[in-house]
Amino acid sequence: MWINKIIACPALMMSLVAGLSTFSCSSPEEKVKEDRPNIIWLMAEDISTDLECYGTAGVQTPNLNWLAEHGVKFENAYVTNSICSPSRSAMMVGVHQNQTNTQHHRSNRNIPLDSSFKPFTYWLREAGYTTILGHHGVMDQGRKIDVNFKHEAIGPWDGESQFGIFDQYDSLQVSAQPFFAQIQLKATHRGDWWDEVREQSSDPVDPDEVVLPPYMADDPVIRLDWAKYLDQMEFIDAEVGMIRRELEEKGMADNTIIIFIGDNGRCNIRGKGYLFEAGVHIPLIIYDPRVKQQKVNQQLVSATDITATVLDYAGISLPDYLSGQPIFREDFDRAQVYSSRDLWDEVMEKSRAISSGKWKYIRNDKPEVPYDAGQAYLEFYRPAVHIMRSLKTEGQLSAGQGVFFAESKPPEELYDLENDPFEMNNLALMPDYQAVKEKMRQELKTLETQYQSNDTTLEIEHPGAVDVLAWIKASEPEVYARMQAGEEVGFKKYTSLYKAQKRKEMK
Ligand SMILES: [Ca+2]
Repeated sequence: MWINKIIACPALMMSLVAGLSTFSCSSPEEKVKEDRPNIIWLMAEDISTDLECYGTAGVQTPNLNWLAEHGVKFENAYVTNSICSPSRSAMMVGVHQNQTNTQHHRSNRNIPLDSSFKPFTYWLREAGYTTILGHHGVMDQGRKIDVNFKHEAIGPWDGESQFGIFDQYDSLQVSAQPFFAQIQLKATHRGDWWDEVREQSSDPVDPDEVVLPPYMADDPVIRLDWAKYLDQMEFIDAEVGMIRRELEEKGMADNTIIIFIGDNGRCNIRGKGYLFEAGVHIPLIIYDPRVKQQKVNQQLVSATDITATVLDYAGISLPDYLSGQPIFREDFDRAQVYSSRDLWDEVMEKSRAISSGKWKYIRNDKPEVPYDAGQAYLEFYRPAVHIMRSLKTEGQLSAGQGVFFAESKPPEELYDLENDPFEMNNLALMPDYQAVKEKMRQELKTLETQYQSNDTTLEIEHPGAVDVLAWIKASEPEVYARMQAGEEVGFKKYTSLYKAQKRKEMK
């Protein structure tokens, strides 16, 4: 039933072997607890709805297809920020990140969360759940947390002197039931492993088969980059299959809910870092083996609703502060999703978006910061940006493709998502749409006020990529020229070389 393409991954095999030897008997007390479901939250890095079950061409994701066919596939799920840490902060608390002052990427890591909020795992533990982070069989053990408040991975939480978010690492033990596990699927995040994953695939994605969105230029380098991204999708699909097989072998498949979600959109033009659909519209599949589902759900869902849904599955009464709602309750009622973009590395931003499903309105409070802001880290990881900058100079981009490379952003954007899903036509200045715009503008203001924190503390980590890029430009001009030609020269490699150079100079 669970099919894998042959992808070299020794850890997958090891976990299978380990999985066969861990049956155990339960005590009567444990039997009572086991009537509640286990819950696994699979968090895939940096993906838009680019899966076979969402109709994406050129990619095969049989295990996720199976989950979607037997569970609920959500067509309209959105994150609250298009970058990892603010989005994850919102999901970890179940509250929009702007309300908890956790909206700036890699900030406030030494500041405790306001005492009126708690990570949702606190409530799961209170209710007798074992909370688990990561899995021994996935790439790098899947242990990322990445939230913008003081925290530790493992240990107790009181929010004052103890900041542990999970009980333990890695293994889904029968004796730990009921358990909640959050497992990060990292491969789809940009990284130095993308080429290796592609090389080891028995059937790599064919660049000629991929279908690029109209805001991307159709160029061989961009097609190959897109194919590599889809190779990573196939890799995480195999990891999903491995986890599901482990549940079957341990006799837990019938009592374990699986939630699959992306933490933010794909790392490419208009994706991660932006409030366009590619940045905030994510895949969401929920499979509950206890009920017959087989549904496609069209409701608007915010990522904070997933947090509320997990607590609801565990039978926990919901804390009042949640901004999310349990999705499967009859009174679930979400008319809008609200997303925001604030600081990312050296680029301070302030954009806000509201979507009703039909209409999407974006307000850019810093229009002077262009979409293509030249952010150092992204210079290493977005070949399409380099290629399309050159094409723009040569006059080879269409008007829609050129929008991303304009010198500034419009202060307001309005899109008709039903008729323009790729957001190619900004209607904000069109006379016929002023009434819609005004309505959305006011609704956005209401949500902005509702999700506003009183705390404006900001402590930032210096982004190392800024130094590495400056060094390459000054000392390694031919490497920079290769980057400009769309080559991924290796961020990790050049960070190491830069650090070695600094150490030499210090001596
Ligand atoms: Ca991410």
